Amino acid sequence: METLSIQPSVTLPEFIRMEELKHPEATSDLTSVLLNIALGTKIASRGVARAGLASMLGLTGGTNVQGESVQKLDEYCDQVFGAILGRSGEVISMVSEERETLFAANEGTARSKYVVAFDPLDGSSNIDVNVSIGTIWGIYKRKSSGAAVDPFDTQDFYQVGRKQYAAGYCIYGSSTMFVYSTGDGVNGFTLDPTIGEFVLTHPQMRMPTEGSIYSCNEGNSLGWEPSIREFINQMRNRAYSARYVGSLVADFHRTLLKGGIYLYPGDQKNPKGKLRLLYECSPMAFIAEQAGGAASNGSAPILDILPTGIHERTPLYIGSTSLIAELESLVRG
Ligand code: P6P
Repeated sequence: METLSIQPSVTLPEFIRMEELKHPEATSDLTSVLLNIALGTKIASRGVARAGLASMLGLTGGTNVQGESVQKLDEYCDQVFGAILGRSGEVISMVSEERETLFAANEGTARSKYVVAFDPLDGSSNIDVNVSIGTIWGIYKRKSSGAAVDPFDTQDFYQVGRKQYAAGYCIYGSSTMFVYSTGDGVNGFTLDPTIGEFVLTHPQMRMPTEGSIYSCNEGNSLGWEPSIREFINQMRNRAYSARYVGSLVADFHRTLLKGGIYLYPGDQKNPKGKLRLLYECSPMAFIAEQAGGAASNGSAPILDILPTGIHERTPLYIGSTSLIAELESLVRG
């Protein structure tokens, strides 16, 4: 029988506010953006859960800037986060995987301090087969400033990932979780549908420094560099477990909790691989490093890469520090 707890778990809004109070200089602007992302997550979570009932599965018939077929839920989640972040008043412009160019926030003003890059629904190929998918986001302080507000200043997004003020993801799986960091560790929250609020369930998450799970699409291995193929052979020789969901959010969330390594290498066809730096790799790298893990492009930390394009791709190796170090050593030769 469920008992009514007197001391309910800390909710996400309370936690965000408590974190803000640690910074006397804080103005609540970042808090406002985080709360809007959390609201967007709850709406997206409901959309994902009801997709099959509301004829929201399948394709729109369009293709996005990546040349990928757009799923109905991709478009829905893109609209949800674009609208909700757009009305926060604290965001001046956004980048979305689903949109070719950056776009202005409806309520952005000269006072708006932040820009947000997001993948509204990561793992689209898994939507119709009911496998975990998610949303990934990163928040930067805009570099442009002053009264002359030019919301279309792409330079605001050309910052290394280490300059993110906050980054995180949510995973729409057996439960909906919200995992984020503002640079003071990583905390995970689980949506309690009975109160419609995220509650703290995974305080101060730490990634194991070792791991025996490797995660990659081995169907692409013929195009990989020999050093990457050798690394995977070593994983096999140690009888490590292979796990690959095909949703970065799900594969990374498992790596964060259990350790191991996720790899999306470049290949002969796509030397920079498939994953996008700004709204997939940098936010995940921020979480990984904040939790004691690592993220590399094979030779340098993901968080030190300066984007030169809003949809720029990068190879991604992310996970336990020991395995990332091993991989980089093999790549160096
Ligand atoms: P592949 C999903 O489309 C995604 O961007 C990531 O979430 C996922 O890790 C990767 O692509 C899967 O790519 O080529 O293995 O299907």
